Amino acid sequence: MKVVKIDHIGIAVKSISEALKLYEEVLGIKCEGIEEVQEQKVKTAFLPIGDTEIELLESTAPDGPVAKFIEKRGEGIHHIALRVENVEEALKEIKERGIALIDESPRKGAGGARIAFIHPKATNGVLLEICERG
Ligand code: CMX
Repeated sequence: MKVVKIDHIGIAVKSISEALKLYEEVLGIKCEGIEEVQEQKVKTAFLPIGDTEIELLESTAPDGPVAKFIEKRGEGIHHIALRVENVEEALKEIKERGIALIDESPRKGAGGARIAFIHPKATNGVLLEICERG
């Protein structure tokens, strides 16, 4: 597989509007859109920096993965997304190596990306997202 770059770093926050006070007003990083991903029970805000992005994640439901993450571990880095050229090919290779996947096939992520997660138990404790953009 070919990993092209770090597509984005996902940060779990209690409130996107509160977090934007730091990112936009203090750090001067402009938010280029907020999108809800209903299936994942999250609202995401994208803040491009150079050729990568920070993704702020706010839960939209108390039983969503981001709400559970914050409850257990507090706000903080939630995942790192690696951009690949072909997500199906990457998933096949990862699976063949016996590495635990959360998603066996790609699903739709924010911004029209095709994404899949590798389980943090198999990745030194860091939730890794594999992501392809058209
Ligand atoms: N990073 C690192 N470790 C994590 C983690 C994360 N983001 N989320 C959970 N864990 C750890 C927990 O701390 C726990 O570790 P211990 O067993 O050592 O305590 C273990 O994984 C199991 O966690 P859990 O609280 O029991 O949670 P679940 O098993 O119910 O779910 C996970 C964990 C990763 C499988 C689930 O959150 C998931 O499927 N995530 C993928 C989807 C997702 O995160 N969506 C939100 C972003 C969507 C987007 O960007 O579009």
